[in-house]
Amino acid sequence: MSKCQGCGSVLQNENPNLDGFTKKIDNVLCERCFRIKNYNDYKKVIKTNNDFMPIIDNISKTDDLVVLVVDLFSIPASLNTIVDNLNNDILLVLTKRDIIPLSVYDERLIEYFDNLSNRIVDTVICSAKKNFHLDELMNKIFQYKKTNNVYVVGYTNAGKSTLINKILYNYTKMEPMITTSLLPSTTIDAITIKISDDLTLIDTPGLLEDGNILDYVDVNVLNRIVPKKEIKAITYQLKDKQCISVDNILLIENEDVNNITLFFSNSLNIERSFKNKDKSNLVLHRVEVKEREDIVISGLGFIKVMKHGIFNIYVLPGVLVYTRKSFI
Ligand SMILES: Nc1nc2c(ncn2[C@@H]2O[C@H](COP(=O)(O)OP(=O)(O)OP(=O)(O)O)[C@@H](O)[C@H]2O)c(=O)[nH]1
Ligand SMILES: [Mg+2]
Repeated sequence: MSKCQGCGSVLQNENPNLDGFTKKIDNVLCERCFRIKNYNDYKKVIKTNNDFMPIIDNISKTDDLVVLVVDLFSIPASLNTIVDNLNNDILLVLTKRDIIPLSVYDERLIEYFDNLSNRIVDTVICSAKKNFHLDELMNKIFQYKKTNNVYVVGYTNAGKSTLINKILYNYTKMEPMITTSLLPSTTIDAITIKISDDLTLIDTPGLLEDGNILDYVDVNVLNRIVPKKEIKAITYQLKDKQCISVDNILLIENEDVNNITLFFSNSLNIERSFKNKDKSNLVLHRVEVKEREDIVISGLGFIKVMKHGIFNIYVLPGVLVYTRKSFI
């Protein structure tokens, strides 16, 4: 029984609709990984979280260090599903720093996670893409690991596999081999990678987040929603007769006058106009925002508001909208 080198699924040549399908059973990659790697051809797979919790349960029975990877652009509404079920020491890794404006202080980002869990032994801010702080990450992994095995866990799309590929590239003679992609559920099963005689990293499939906009748009829109470089935040003064639209996936209205700053991918079409836009495909959320809070549109980005206010947020059905303490 051999496993796909890219996603960890068991290779099989019987059912093209199931994970791990390959026409030739002695291939090292399944067909999906082969197509992602060679043609950038993504196929959405539908997964549930049923397979995720047993992995966390098994990790919690060990003494192994856990590296919890969190995407700074798309911080999940709750990390408790993961941290509360682990008895292990956790190294918190805040990745994709290259997306968040440089003007944001690292201290504020770290502070944001202060009360998450007393299992967290330390925090590293990094970017796999820009090779930022990876030496610090490796030093801390060696500092805190109690055994040779270190598990890399987190939500889907957090950047776990990209980080391990970068570690392979920087610190070993092996080729980066794990499949990565913009789409959720790229890694299907655990992938064990021996980095050195005293370090083995285990990549794991990510937890799915309910209400993430990436599950509700097609691949073309998704490609523009996911920022590829530092976000240039855009500030508007929003008056009562105006609204801001983001493609045809989000519309923001306010009953008062307020300054709002949008942290979204700059590839999206953001426009200010009068409140007569068609929003028949969108669902209304009435959101009260207090001072020093942001409005989060799960997977799409966040909005900083200048002062207390009540906003009408219209977004695609199913997408989670909530407020959180601001780190800006
Ligand atoms: N800008 C930026 N993008 C990153 C970084 N790390 C990962 N990404 C991108 O984030 C997306 C998801 O990366 P993956 O490594 O596949 O994420 P994952 O956590 O392994 O996801 P699953 O396997 O689904 O659990 C890809 O499009 C990566 O290119 C980073 O440091 N900066
Ligand atoms: Mg992965």
